[in-house]
Amino acid sequence: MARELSRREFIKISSLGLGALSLGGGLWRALANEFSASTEEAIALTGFSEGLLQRTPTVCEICFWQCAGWVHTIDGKPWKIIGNENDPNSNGRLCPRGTGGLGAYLDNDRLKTPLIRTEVRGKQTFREATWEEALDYVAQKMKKIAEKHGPDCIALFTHGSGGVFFKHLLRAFGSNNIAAPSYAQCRGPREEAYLLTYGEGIGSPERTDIRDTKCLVLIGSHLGENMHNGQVQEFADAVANGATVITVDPRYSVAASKSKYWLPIRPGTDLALLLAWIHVIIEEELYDKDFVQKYTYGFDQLKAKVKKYTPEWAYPITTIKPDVIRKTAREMAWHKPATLIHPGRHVTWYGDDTQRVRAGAILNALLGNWGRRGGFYYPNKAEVPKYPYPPYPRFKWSWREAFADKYPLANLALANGICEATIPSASRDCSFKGWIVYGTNLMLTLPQPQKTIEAIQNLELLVAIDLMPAEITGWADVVLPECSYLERYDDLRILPGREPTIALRAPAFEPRFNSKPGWWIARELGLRLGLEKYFPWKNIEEYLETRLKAIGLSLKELKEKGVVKLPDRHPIYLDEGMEIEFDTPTGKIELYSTILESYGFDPIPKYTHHEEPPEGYYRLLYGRAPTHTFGRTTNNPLLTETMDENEVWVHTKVAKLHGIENGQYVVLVNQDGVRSNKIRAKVTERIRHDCVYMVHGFGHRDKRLKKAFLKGADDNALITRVHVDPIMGGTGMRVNFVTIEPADSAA
Ligand SMILES: Nc1nc2c(c(=O)[nH]1)N[C@H]1C(S)=C(S)[C@@H](COP(=O)(O)OP(=O)(O)OC[C@H]3O[C@@H](n4cnc5c(=O)[nH]c(N)nc54)[C@H](O)[C@@H]3O)O[C@H]1N2
Ligand SMILES: Nc1nc2c(c(=O)[nH]1)N[C@H]1C(S)=C(S)[C@@H](COP(=O)(O)OP(=O)(O)OC[C@H]3O[C@@H](n4cnc5c(=O)[nH]c(N)nc54)[C@H](O)[C@@H]3O)O[C@H]1N2
Ligand code: SF4
Ligand SMILES: [Mo]
Repeated sequence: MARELSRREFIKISSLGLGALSLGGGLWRALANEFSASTEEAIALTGFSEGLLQRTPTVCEICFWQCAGWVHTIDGKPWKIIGNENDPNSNGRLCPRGTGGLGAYLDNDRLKTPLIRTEVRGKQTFREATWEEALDYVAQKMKKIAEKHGPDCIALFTHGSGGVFFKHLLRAFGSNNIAAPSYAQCRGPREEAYLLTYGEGIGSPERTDIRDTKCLVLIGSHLGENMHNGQVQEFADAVANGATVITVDPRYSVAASKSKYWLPIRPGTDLALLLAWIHVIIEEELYDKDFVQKYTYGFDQLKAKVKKYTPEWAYPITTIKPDVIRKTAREMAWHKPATLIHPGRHVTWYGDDTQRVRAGAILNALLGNWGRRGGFYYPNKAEVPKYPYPPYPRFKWSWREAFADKYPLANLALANGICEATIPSASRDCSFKGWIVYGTNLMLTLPQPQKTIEAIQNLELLVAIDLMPAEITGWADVVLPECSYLERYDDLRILPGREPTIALRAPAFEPRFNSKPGWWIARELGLRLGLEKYFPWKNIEEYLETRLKAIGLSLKELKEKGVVKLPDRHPIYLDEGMEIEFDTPTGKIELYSTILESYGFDPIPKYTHHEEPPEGYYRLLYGRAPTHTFGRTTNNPLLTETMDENEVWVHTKVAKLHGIENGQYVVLVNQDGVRSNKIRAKVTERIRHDCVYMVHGFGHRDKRLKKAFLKGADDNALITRVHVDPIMGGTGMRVNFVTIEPADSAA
């Protein structure tokens, strides 16, 4: 019988940990303002009259674009981080967040030492622990769970580069239940839609040839606020070169302001617009006939299916006028094949996301842009053998078995699925008993936080490995402080791109406080779990050297260069000799998906209507701000200075109706009565009247995050319902409605 569990309380503790290392306010301020100082200026700023100037290669971890750069130090003290000129992701320039990456290192609110949950006089609290104690505790609990339920009943949630070592640890231990919120809460539907259509996904960085495009169509993708570095640089180049930009967004985004056409669509109706565009392109015979004939399957079925989806049909649904739909379709066709319907990135919106993205994929195929300049290129990627580990044990149980007949086309584990399968059910043999959470703040990241808390209450072990006292750490049994990316090595960065490259992150500083690198934590746990044979390397240098040696490189060379380019493996365009095959059942681009058909899904996307907000309520939309990454930077001492709280965009008429003034604090209340923290209203004509918009990642509720605590509101707290994509299990999150109340001045 399962042990009776004491229910976990979220622990908010304001002053835990050892004395903070003082770096002096003056230096901080100087760093915030003077990233581009010269050596002389830097010496003046830092007060070092002379000193040893050093540079160390790094890979930025402030978001997941993974720009390579250089950390400059003077006498071992931080000075600045800049981009690496040879890096295709940054082209020598970091984005504002990456430049502020020093703040991740400098933040005095960081986790300082391992913590173990304990009870003192009936009240839950954390006690500080040594690494020995904390690691022994975790290993013992993991062994106990494995004995009782099997190793598969421990799951890993992971996001970020150190995660590779924990994935390895978990697989060596016997569990392949590994999920990342960057799949079912982000780009999962996109990858599956392109895989179904072209037999290949999009990947990251995206294989989009924005640099050379003549016509860029952005459906929600808010480039410029979404600050993925190389992509934004290419977007700026395309705009400077006179490319036509068509932006579909209910809000006048930064991208909309750079566009020839802004289509302020009714939220949730993009599929109708896409189908109407396909209709026009086919009816007016504007598609790339040679390409369609040579490479695609199912054109006739598509043509028959979209006959009814006229611009006149789409108008009352989308509120986009028929002549605008026709004009924009013709403009796209005019520039083909250098027209690009951006595939999007965070695409988990309404639950029919795979189908919506597939409609864009079909439109791209009609424009003949796959493998063509200004469309999608064929990425190169460095081939580096994996470390020669022994094979993993056989996995016995997978999250998938908890969802018989559901989400058949999910190619990766669903974070929401593992969460759900942690809540005991009569129909399952095993529900999850242990979670290891590396670098993902599930409380802000997984929708339906009420479910996450319920799942956590059923766990026997929750370990959080984090840099900051993020909300998830407040629910953990054991908290393990990882050092920041500037204080550690990680695995090699090997990403797809126009050219194959390898980049290295090396430590520029010693770890502050009592924090440790992820690779060390994973290895120490491995040794305690009897998995020595899976951790034959003594330290990460040895691991990296082995991998690099296999392709004739060395750690020394990588440390000197930061980024190494390898010879191209193949041309990136069809016209330049790239030979292509489509890994689909028909060997063609499937306008008509034979796989979807075989699973009983619509083989050609069909418009489905989404519920509209009731009177007095507005659809809750969310997105990105240029100087923050989710909740991971909102306490960064350098980046909070650029923006320290979020605002809610409200249309002028709506504000009037609710008696709200610009700049006033309001509270959002969702359809289930959940109330947000107070947030300032931005009253504007730049958003439709049927929705409101806020930046994700604010409204932290852990007091230990001193700068971010209760600053702004958390969108995730209001996402109490989702529409799950039946094809791959992604959580459509823009299906919540909120009303607006003035904030009680006492609140
Ligand atoms: N600065 C910064 N940049 C980032 C990140 C960050 O945290 N900070 N995160 C990165 C990550 S992981 C991701 S996945 C990407 C996400 O970035 P994108 O994929 O570009 O984001 P979207 O999901 O498109 O959502 C934002 C836009 O969609 C619009 N929108 C909302 N509802 C609808 C709708 O129904 N139809 C249409 N057409 N538009 C709608 C919103 O108004 C907003 O402008 O950003 C990346 N870049
Ligand atoms: N409501 C809502 N939910 C969303 C989104 C949204 O816009 N709104 N966006 C979705 C998208 S697109 C994505 S990709 C996901 C992203 O979701 P996550 O990757 O979970 O993003 P964060 O919430 O920033 O969590 C990152 C955590 O990593 C920690 N961290 C930072 N650096 C390090 C480090 O070096 N080591 C370790 N161990 N930890 C570190 C931070 O302190 C933080 O707790 O969220 C998805 N969920
Ligand atoms: S885009 Fe910015 S935050 Fe992201 S990795 Fe590059 S520099 Fe860092
Ligand atoms: Mo994402």
